[in-house]
Amino acid sequence: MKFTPAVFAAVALSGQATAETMAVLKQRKLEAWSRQAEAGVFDLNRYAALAATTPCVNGQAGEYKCSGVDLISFLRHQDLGSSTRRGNDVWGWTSPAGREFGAVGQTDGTAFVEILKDGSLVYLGRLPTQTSSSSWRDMKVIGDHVYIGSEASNHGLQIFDLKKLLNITTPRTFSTSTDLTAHFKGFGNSHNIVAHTETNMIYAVGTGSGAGCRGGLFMVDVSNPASPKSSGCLSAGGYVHDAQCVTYRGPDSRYTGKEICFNFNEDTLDITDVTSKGSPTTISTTGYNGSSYTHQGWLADDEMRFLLLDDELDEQNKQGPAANQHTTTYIVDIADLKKPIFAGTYQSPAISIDHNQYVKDGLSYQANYGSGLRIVDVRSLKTNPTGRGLREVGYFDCYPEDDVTNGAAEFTGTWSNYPFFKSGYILLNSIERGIFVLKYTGPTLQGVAKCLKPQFLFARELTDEYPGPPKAHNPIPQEQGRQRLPPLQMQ
Ligand SMILES: [Ca+2]
Ligand SMILES: [Ca+2]
Ligand SMILES: [Ca+2]
Repeated sequence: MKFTPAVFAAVALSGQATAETMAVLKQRKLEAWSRQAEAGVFDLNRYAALAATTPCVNGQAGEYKCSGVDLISFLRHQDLGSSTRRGNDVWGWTSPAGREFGAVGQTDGTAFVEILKDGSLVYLGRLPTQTSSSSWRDMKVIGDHVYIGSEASNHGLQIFDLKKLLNITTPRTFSTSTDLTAHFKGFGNSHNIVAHTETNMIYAVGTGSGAGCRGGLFMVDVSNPASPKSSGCLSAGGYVHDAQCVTYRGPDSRYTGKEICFNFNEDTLDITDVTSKGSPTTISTTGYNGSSYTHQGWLADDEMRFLLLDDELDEQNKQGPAANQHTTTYIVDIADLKKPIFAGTYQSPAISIDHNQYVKDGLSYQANYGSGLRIVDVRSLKTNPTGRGLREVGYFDCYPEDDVTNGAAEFTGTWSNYPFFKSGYILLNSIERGIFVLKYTGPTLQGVAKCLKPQFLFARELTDEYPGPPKAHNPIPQEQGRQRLPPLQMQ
């Protein structure tokens, strides 16, 4: 980011001058993980294999605290062929026949698993890192191919045909030369890979200086996965940490049908129009109170009216609304793409840093480091944009080590999750342990509305069957809560 007049104006307006740089953030994490390694958390056989599916009963699934989320299956990083045994990002693929697979990021490569109908996991093999190991690896799927980048020097973009997984009988280590559909070398290291499936575009972000894009949106057209083509760059906003790109169908009719990217730019939310790859433009650059490291976010609704944003250092730095270190989600009203409004925040009952969140059917699935998977009902935004109607409807805490203090603002626990499988199985990748298959068992808009009359749902939402956070930091009086419930739509 930084150094554009618009950004200086935004910084001046919001009064935020506290954002850290990527170098500071990376250093802080590397030091934390180095301490963890010395303490033995990545050691061979440090964690036990899971013997059987473990439902969440009375707030506990085995050693893990939980609510409304069952532990279905689990494989350790060592069971996934990793010699470093350290996880990072994760994504999923559904085959043309409906089988479900996971691409599990590790510092030394990407492990592939299949999630069977009963939720059990089968390890199929792995694609090693293209060059060296790195703490940062990121993968996204378009069609039947996975696109993998890493902060490892000269890594480039691995393009791998996931159909290779369909007939595997014994785990296989794939070749980084002969098993790739293509290896794109237009950039070396990258921090995140953003995929826009509708336009067959990959946007690599946080690329190194050799890529010549200042870490901004490095555009790769993958219409033909075997022949990826560099098609443009948006560098005006500087370093982009992560982004979501969509074909815009929201309320700001000036941009209907345009390809819009929401860029999380270290200290601002940048909304950009990348319809023209040769001349992409920045629509707005917006800072906010508490900005410490603007990290990631996701659209909150299919109408594209609201966006959820997470800041990775506000809890640790005790900035703005996150001063109490409870995980803080920023709610942005993006009805006007030129003037986004930071409308409010939601705070988790747990203390932790947030990392990656994805929204599916009105629920935000947040991978919040030491407090694990947190599922937040965000449907009330339609009637109350301040976020005061948001509430946690389920969680699975994959990092028990910090539970005694109700969590800690540290870089331990989970890195990311993938909630988009039709089966409802959720993949949660833990930095220390391995890959979890989880199942949310609480009510969903679809699930509840299908079988209940609206007035009964209304009652049910305020009962113990549909609890709010046990220690809500956004307590809403029940009467207000009633008024703020979104209108029901029977399926
Ligand atoms: Ca990532
Ligand atoms: Ca945060
Ligand atoms: Ca925990």
